[in-house]
Amino acid sequence: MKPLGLLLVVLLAIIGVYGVDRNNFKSCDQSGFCKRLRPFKPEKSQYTLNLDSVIVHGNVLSAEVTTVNTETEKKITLWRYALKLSALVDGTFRIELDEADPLYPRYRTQLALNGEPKADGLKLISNENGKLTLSNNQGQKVLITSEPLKFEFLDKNGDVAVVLNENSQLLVEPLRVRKERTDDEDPGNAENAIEVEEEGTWSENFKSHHDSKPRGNEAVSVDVTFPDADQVYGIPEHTDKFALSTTTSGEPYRMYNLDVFEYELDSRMAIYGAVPVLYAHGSKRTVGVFWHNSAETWVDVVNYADGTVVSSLVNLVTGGQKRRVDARFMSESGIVDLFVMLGNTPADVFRQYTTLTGVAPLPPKFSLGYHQSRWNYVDEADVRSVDENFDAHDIPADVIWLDIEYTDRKKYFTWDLEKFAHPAEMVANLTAKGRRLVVIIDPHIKREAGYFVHEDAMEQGLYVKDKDGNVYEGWCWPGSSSYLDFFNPAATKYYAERFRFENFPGTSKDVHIWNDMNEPSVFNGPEITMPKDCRHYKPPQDGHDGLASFWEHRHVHNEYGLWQIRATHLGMLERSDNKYRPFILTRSTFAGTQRYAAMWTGDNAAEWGFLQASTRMCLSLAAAGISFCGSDVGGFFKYPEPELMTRWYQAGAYQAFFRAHSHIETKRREPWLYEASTTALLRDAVRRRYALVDFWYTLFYEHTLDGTPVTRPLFQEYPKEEDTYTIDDEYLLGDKLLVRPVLEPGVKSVKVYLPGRDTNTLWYDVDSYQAHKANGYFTQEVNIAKIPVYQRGGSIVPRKERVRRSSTLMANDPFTFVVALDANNTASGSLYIDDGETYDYQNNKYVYSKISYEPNRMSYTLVNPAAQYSTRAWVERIVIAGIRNPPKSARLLQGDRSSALQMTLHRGNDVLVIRKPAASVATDWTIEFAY
Ligand code: NBV
Repeated sequence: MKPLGLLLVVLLAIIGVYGVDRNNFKSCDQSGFCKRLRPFKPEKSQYTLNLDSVIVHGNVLSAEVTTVNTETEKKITLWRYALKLSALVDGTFRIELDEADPLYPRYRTQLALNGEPKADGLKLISNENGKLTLSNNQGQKVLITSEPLKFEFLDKNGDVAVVLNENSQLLVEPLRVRKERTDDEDPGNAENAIEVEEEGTWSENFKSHHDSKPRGNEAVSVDVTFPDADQVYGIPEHTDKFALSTTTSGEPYRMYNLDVFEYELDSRMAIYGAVPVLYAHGSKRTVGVFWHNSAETWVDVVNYADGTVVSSLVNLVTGGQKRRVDARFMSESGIVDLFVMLGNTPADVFRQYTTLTGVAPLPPKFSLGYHQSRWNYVDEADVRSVDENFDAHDIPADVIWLDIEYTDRKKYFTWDLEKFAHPAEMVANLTAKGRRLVVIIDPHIKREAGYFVHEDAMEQGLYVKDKDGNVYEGWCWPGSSSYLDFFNPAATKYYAERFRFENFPGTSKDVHIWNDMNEPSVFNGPEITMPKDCRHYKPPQDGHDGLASFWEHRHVHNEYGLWQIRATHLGMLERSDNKYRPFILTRSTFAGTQRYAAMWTGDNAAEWGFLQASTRMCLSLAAAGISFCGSDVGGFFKYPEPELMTRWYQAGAYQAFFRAHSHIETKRREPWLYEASTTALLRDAVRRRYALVDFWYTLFYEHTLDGTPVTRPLFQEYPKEEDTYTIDDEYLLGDKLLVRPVLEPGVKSVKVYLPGRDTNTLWYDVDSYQAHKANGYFTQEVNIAKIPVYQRGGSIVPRKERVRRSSTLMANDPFTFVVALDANNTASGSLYIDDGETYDYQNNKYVYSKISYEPNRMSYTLVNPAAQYSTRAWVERIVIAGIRNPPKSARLLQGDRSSALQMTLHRGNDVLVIRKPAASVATDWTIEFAY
């Protein structure tokens, strides 16, 4: 987009004309390969596995696959492919299909996986009647039919759980040499076939943009069938429902990281992130597939239970069986590389995915507090006044953010020294209160003589190149810009070094980083991003010249941002000699993002619809491995009226990443700028967050152990309850708290679904300790102060009720343990504590305890007694909700200490409070109850 055009859209946004300009973004029909592949539905797949070529070695089956021309009488082999099927640990299989002898190597996505996946055993059980049967060590089987090629994955019961190529849409378009046509050649001749290929094979246009497509068509696709599935989920980032919809009428889901100005709601359009993992769930099982591909990707979904799928088709395909979902991945380039995760439960399959792509490492604790951002806090005085106002209004906050205007005219790693003359002092002023600063660093580099990053990058050849091999120039915030090519190890190294304290004066370990615009956003590029024929670095290899000596942007597009945050992460580790945990926020996401950064949902608007979308978008991202998700609280564009602002703070307080942010042209909206009554509500929401920061921290620690989402869909914990399958306005924190934020204006009540009917689950309102029996939907009355949150009977939640200015200042404050009893009068929970910012926990400097309550005793036990952390925190109160038969006396035993405890009964005598047990949380203890 030209600067003038941009100014116009910004102006339109300000005066209230909100909405995406769809013309800037491709529909499937405008995207060459999507248009070409979508109608491809042959009756029979052309792909055949050559049974004589099968070799099983270790955990891998290799075989040759061919396509044949069936139209001629004699079958002629058209292309040869190399198939690899690997058995991986934890019930996962991987299928890779590449050309046997490609003209140039095809791109294999590099950064999504957290290292080489671990192998399981693979046994060939039989090879007969044109079918191979294989099994992994856990007894999960794969049946491969040779002609036409088809893969069936069987669960442990022997039932078919996932099928590939059932709909014959497996496809790897072979790379070909472009042959110039000469007049005397006969276009009817098979040898000249490529010349009569469809328009668009060797170049494509979109609006005024030309894509030179030097490799021609190189798309890949596969269809996946999920028998017995009720719903499919995943493939974020989109704004529509968590449970994906059938795409037969309308566009497929698109995954292509884009800076979509004023993105729209309820849409399958691509936005900033792309995580190509898809889960299928039904009452029988949960399974998933991970499409390991970083190119532009479209996904079609057909849910046969969906009313929009014509019943004759349902009958034809499923034989009347309505439970089945088909999906199909189509990517512009790469190879077919699909991981099949066989579950069997939602938690299993979510874990299988993070086993492949990594878990989110333990974040620094402050990052789970409240963040205050704005485009922009204009100068040091502004930062100081915002900081002081939090104290003046008794609102805790951990982080203040600086957007692009802090720089010297958008030159990253510099300061605007007129406005920010003393950055180090400014930071010290924040850290004195335990607060931090986050500053933005975008990937575009201003092309200005004298700017060190630009000069170094030019000199050392660190930029992305254009289609002709010259440095690519695009247009972004700084004006004319170039983009570091993080695929080049020298660029990553150079960039990482920029974060050293001496290279970025004014920063310290308490300054963290925000990577925005990393789709990458290019205002004058096709679809506001980098042209697909730009060139990225590829390690030099003998014999690889010409087209084989670089990757095109089309191959790597969706992982560009991941390469950037990886470099940032590396730099932040190196700047502190690997001592402190970095906090990074990224806008673009891909599979594996969670290993480096938190993310947010980009430029939303102060509208109720965007508040609603934030809940379901973060649910979807969390299922795709990225639990550390939030939205701009209050909305980025426009101004939130008090009610919307209040509801957004209340919702944000229960989302993993809790940051208020706003557009430069909007009215200021720090919490104290509202009427006192609204400020009080915002304060209350933030304080609720702080009471639970240790609970969140424990959840994130446990995520590092088991890889399951921190914020969970209800069906993860209640997989048999069909009503939960489509709920996306409500979610769980771990398996303990159920949150149903109020997302609608003017309501006096909300419908809340309480799961767990079959197990007689109780849910306690966290405000009143009133117990509700799980019985599906119930109506919760609300007023403007109410946030419906329930604690599961059977759980223990640690809270800190003395809220201070920042989470850091609360480190040694006492805990309240809230014990919510289940129908058997028992409960359990856990607590994790460490220094909150270093890696010392990896050397056993932490406390991780299991807490359990039974009628006769409550115990607090360190899981790993070798791990110690000398916290001064202690337990000041234990609240036991749902007590039916209160004990007469209680005694605490800790070390040498044995003391009688005081107890009082509250509410209708069903809430017992143990006052000041004064137990330390650094060592084991027990409380014995007598009746
Ligand atoms: O850096 C300015 C903004 C930022 O505030 C926002 O959060 C990002 O999503 N940025 C996008 C650039 C352009 C906004 C129109």
